[in-house]
Amino acid sequence: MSRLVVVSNRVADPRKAAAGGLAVALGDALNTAGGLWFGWSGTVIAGGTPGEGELHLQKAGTVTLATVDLCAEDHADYYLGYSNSVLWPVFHYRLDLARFDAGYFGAYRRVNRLFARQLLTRLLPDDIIWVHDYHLIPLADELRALGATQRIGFFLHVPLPPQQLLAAIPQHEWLMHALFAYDLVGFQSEADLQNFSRYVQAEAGAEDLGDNYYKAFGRTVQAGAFPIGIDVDEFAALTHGKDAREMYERMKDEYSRRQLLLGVERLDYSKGLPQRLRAFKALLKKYPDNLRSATLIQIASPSREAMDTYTDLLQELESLCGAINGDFGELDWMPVRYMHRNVARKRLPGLYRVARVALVTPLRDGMNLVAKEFIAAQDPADPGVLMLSRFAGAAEQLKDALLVNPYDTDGMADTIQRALQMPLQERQARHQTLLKNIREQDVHWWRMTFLKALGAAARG
Ligand code: ADQ
Repeated sequence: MSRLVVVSNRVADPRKAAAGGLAVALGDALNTAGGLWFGWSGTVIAGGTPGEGELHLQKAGTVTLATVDLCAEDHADYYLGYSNSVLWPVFHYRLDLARFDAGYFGAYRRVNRLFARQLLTRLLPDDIIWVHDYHLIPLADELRALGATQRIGFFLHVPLPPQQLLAAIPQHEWLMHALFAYDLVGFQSEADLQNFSRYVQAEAGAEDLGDNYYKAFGRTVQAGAFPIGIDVDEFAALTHGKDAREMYERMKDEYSRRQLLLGVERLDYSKGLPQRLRAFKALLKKYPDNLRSATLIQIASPSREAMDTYTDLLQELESLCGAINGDFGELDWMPVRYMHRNVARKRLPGLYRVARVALVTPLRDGMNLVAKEFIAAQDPADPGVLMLSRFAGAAEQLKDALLVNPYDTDGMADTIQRALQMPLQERQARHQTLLKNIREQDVHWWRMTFLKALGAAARG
């Protein structure tokens, strides 16, 4: 059997529960298969040489973690720069937030070359290589240039925007060309897959060979939609664990007279936080029966704090929360509880379970695992309601959620009201279907379907 090699920007010890959808899902995948996980160590070396970085090896159970340090310049220009100031905003349809700084692209190529060089020394001829996310689009191309002949698959965790938006990236042709060095390219949703198909045919003159095979630049690649899931059983078990139960009991007690609404995510402009707060404010104005009752708990974990767009967002949120609490709050009722921090993974299900409504309303999201975790944590006899943005990849699967347009403040307020008033029977019926959806396509299904397709992809 071939060994699995996973490559992603960040690497986590799969035995430790880490925050971040990617770390959680890949940890599960490698724990089962054993293998090598390669990526950046998380260490930034002040004054190091660009394009150079030491390789560290560490055993974590059955998995070998192989990581490379980055020098400060590469961290600034590859990670904060090209990856998170060009690709992240454009892939989330936010051209207005993109910064096409001339130095970024060189660093992106340089670090991908460094990763390829270091990874090559650890590869075995029969390895199956699975590369993850927008930081590493050109990795297979760099590996091929060094002579690697292994099967290599790529999975994009974030959305792929339509052709016109993608073409706003000065190096768009180069990036899409690089995807043809893979044997299989996976996306989260059918919408992303369609965007890929349209782009390669319109911009690169690709030939559609059928069965999602495309030929361009003298190479053939297969593409597909592989919506990522969660480990439903593991999450259900966490829900019944001591920490989650304690969290549930404490919150239930504390908020016994309130209706809880919950938002949980990384603090990121793609997640639609200001829009959500405005909708909550509109709810309190339009439906005063919620005064002294509806309470929004918003947890936003710190993310990419070295970037201005993120500190600006933090300030905007703090001021919105302050204004809502100032305008509507009473001595014994705070409408919004906002926390800028992580919640331990073991406790998170308790919070999900106590919420009457989850507000998962990103402006754009590859998939969104919080939506799936919320479903898994509910009590089927008395489940909460999932409100989900139609612009999250998860909306393609979770049609029984209340789907909303996060930009439509009034519409969102109406839907929150509907969720708060939803009769038990409807809540149960919706939850039952949603639970079936996330069970059928869970994280194991995702991993196996992708790896099976990669193993079967015709090469050339
Ligand atoms: P993210 O943008 O990080 O992931 P998401 O899919 O929601 O978004 O995963 C977040 C994970 O982090 C969840 O497991 C959640 O429980 C955890 N988390 C978030 N905020 C937390 C907090 N404050 N405290 C504790 N835990 C928290 C990217 C893409 C998504 C895609 C995933 C996986 O942006 O669209 O679904 O990768 O492919």
